[in-house]
Amino acid sequence: MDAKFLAASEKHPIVEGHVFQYGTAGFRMKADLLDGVTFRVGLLAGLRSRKLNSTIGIMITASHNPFPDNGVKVVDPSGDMLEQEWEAFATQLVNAKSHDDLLKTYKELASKLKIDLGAPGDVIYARDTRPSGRKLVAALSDAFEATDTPYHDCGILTTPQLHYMTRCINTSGTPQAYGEPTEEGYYKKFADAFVKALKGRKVQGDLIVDCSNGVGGPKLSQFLKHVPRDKTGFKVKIVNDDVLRPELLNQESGADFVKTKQRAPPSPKPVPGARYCSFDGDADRLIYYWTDPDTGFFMLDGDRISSLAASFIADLVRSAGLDQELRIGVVQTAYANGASTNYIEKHLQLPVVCTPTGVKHLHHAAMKFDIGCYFEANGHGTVLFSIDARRAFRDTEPQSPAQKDALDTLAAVSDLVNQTVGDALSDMLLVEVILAHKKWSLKDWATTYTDLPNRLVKVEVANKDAFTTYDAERRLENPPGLQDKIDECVKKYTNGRAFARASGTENACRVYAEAATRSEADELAARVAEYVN
Ligand code: NG1
Ligand code: ZN
Repeated sequence: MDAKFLAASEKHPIVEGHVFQYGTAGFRMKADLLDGVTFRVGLLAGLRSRKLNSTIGIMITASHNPFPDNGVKVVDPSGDMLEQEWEAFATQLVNAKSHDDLLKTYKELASKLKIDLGAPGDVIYARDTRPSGRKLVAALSDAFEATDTPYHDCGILTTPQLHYMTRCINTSGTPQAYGEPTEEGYYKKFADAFVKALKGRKVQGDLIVDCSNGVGGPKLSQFLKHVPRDKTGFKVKIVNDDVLRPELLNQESGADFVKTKQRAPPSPKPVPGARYCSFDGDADRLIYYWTDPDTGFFMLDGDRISSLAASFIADLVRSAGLDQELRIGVVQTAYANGASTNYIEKHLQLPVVCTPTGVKHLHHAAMKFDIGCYFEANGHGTVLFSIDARRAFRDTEPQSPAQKDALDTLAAVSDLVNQTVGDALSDMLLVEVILAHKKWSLKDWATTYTDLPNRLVKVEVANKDAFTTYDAERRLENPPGLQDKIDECVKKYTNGRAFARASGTENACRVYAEAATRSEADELAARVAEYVN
């Protein structure tokens, strides 16, 4: 095995002079640095699959990043992100100094973790539409061949589709079977749940979906072939779906563009009043918006999707008579608009938990509820339903037609929402179902609460690691004294809130501020940024 291992490793050398770290999005960087990194992630996935005797997934994508970037991340058997302890093992393998050192580290990990290298193992992988992905999946297959690890190439998929596949394979034949582990199975599952969750209602008006010129475009188009137009009324126009010119990926389009620029993509020219949404480059984030003929652009981000979903589901749970039995909660990060937190706690009367940035934190906090709704403000999120909740939807004996209706809708909604990870396609269907049930336009949805004006600024600092936080990243522990200065400053603003933290994905600090007025939010952000600088 050693000779085969070393020969394969030599084909995929690591670029020297870099320290690589498995971050919130796995390893993500310029694609030309990733060949050796990806080979080594393949080795890690093989080890993990042998350790757990399960199928592990690998996704090659750089999501909303520009086209020259790419990334690689590992998906655990349940379809969840890689367990945190293993992130360190990934970092260790990737930073091995030489091919021999890599082999040594690989064997040491296997022995430390008591992994039988003769155990079967199984890894599946997919990539988004970036051309650099082709070379990277070749690095993966070389890693599997070199270690005799069975593998399967799922081709081009969205990130949530790969998470779905991983879970389906691992739950197949068990009471928790998630679905058919094929792309076709994915479309059928969500199309079927969509029809059921609408319960005879029809979606009103057309929806224009901006796919960021990424993998979401062709996949959404495939999906729509499975949706009966007559039964659902669902009429979709897909835009920004050019995947043949890769340089267009995430250019002036997509969920990240809309959220960070707070405007609609310039192309195609926005039609006033029409209902829009945007996916990001790997279709795991979703943002809705419309351009009002009178007041201009209005965006409905992850906080809005979260509060809409939580409100709808909590009402159904009450109508189903399960509100004493099932605990519903909402999970946010510090970037959630304070008005959304206030609306969920005060108006919807639901508990809100705040976690550090990064989906894995939100996901794990959401799992502690029977129904846990989590979204980052940027539009990544989902709603998790526990086994108990799903059992209650199925087994509760309804005492009235209204109760039966609520139980059936809850069962369908729990199938409609991707249980593995945030999924733009599945979340979009959820939003469409809720709007159809409530007979709401985007404008009706927008009136539920008024966002506090806010500002997010990036501050380039000499050493971002000097900024350490506590209280779910809302307060600075270091540098000493800085938090006191921020507190003093925030006090001067009505409804003021501000925090600073080191970015996990960029070499910078981010400062977020909100306050009662636009000018106050801007001023507060600028002041805090000055302290940080
Ligand atoms: P960082 O760079 O740690 O702020 C960003 C996003 C996160 C998340 C990760 C990717 C903001 C403020 N931060 O994290 O929400 O999407 O990228 O995992 O949007
Ligand atoms: Zn993404």
